[in-house]
Amino acid sequence: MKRMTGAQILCESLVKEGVEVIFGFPGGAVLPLYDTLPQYPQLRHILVRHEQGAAHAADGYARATGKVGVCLATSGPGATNLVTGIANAHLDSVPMVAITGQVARPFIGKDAFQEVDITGITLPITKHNYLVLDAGSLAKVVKESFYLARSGRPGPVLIDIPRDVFIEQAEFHYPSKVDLPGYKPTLQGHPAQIKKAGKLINEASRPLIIAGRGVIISGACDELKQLAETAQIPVVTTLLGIGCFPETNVLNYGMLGMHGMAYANMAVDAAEVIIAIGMRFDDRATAKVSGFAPHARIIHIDVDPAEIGKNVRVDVPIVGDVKGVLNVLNKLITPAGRGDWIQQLDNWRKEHPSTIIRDSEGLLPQHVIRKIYEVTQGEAIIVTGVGQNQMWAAQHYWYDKPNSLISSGGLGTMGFELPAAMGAKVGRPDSTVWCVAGDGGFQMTVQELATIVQEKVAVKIAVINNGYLGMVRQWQELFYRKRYVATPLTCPDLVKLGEAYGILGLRVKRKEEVVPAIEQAMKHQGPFLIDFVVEPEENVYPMVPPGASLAEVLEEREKEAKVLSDSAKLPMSNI
Ligand SMILES: Cc1ncc(C[n+]2csc(CCOP(=O)(O)OP(=O)(O)O)c2C)c(N)n1
Ligand SMILES: [Mg+2]
Repeated sequence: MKRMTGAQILCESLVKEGVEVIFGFPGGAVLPLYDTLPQYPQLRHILVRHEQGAAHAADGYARATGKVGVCLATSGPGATNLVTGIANAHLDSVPMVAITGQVARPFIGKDAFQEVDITGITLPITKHNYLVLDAGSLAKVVKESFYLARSGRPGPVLIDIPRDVFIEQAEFHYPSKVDLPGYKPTLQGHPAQIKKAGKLINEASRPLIIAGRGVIISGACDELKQLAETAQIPVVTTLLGIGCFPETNVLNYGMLGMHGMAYANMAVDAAEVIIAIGMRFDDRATAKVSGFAPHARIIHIDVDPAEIGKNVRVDVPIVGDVKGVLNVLNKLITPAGRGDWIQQLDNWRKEHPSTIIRDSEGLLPQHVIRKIYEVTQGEAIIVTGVGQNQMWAAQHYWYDKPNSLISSGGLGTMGFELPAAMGAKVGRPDSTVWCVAGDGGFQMTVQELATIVQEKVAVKIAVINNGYLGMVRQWQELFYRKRYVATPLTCPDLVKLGEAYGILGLRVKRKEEVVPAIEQAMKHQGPFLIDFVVEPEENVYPMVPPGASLAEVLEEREKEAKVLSDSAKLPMSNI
């Protein structure tokens, strides 16, 4: 066996795991590791401009590729700067390994320079974390970390490594298997439960599938399609489930939830059996839980037993990997027509067309998204910010492939868009990647433009510039009597800003300029930035007001008056 330094053992182990890219930022505690990195040219290190960018880039990379994303930071402030990105990955079940330097072992617990207890801080937002106290255990820890990050319900794992462990010598042996007796995810669903589910589905005249990101993670898109098409079951998806079932398929009725399609929410309200697959009944998807799917028996398939019954009552729980469970379930399903039910949904879709863009002289944000869809022919990967831009990107682009919409769902992290888009483009260099940013969110992580230029990442950026923290302004308009406190915001001249970074850019203020600008961005070889100056007070519809149930969906501006007059009655706790 070969003796190596801890830093070499770490690099060797990363190579064994197939890691190709590390998003990182150096500092004292990780200097021995950085000094070793040039010995491993297989590991491309991308120097971000802020560690939050490293975590989001690793996240975007992981979602776009299905591989584990890796980020690296020094101790203390480097490690704490990763925290938002780790929490983001945790809530959206994204496989990630975050490596942090720690002060040398003799200094731990002494409030040493740049010491924080990062394993303590990240305990609730990681799937697992490690403080490595000897170089001899590093290989095993890396092996376990990657296994934990990608298996079962994926998530982030943090490895904290003291500075002197990087320097310490030990023998390198990479384990071929993990031995984690306390961690055995249940992958196979219980056959009796699956049988019960099959019977319920076969007997139902109004079944509905709600599909989430678990379908994508499990690689079960084909199995889902088979279930939906064989039994003619309409499909609605969560925000993160978008793309798991082609949005251009006739059985796809769009996203449900707070800003979901009105007809998707109506379908949930009327359904007799709900088959919830790889989703976790997030409150933005269910709206008021007591009013959720009042007529339905609920079948819930998820790999994480902690999700069963957490938010919503479940009649048939099935714990297991979605792909395997659907494979078994599909054998029990009898082909059916369900013409009346499908007709009913089609009628609702006609009567409540949720993606019609109203006529307007001004430049509407929805129009921008729609044109990006048309010019990219639905083939791009769209990475969004959080807020109105995110909802318009979800509503007005149609996603036919898994992982073609990358968005911060659970944590709702503004500033995710730019670094995550960078990570996605690094992972999928042959795909077109559009970052749809809010003017607020863009300014939170704008420094990554420098990384994009230095690393030649040809991401296309559309800033939806409404001059507001738009989603918060919308809530103030509807629920706080139009008092726009702390939501109007200025922005530097984005075209000049791009130029300062070395990125070509355009400003678009009029409708007819939209398509030529998008086409120019697509033709340009490198990164490109478009500042879309849109109608400042455009709102996102449909909208289920907070505290209301899915059936109480508002479809357009005329209904606002009603919300305003009712707003005193709304529970404000979740606003
Ligand atoms: C880091 C962070 N801080 C605060 C919020 C609360 N928040 C949600 S949406 C939003 C407005 C976002 O503004 P912008 O990025 O301009 O997007 P828009 O809604 O205008 O499209 C805010 C402040 C958040 N989601 N994330
Ligand atoms: Mg905005």
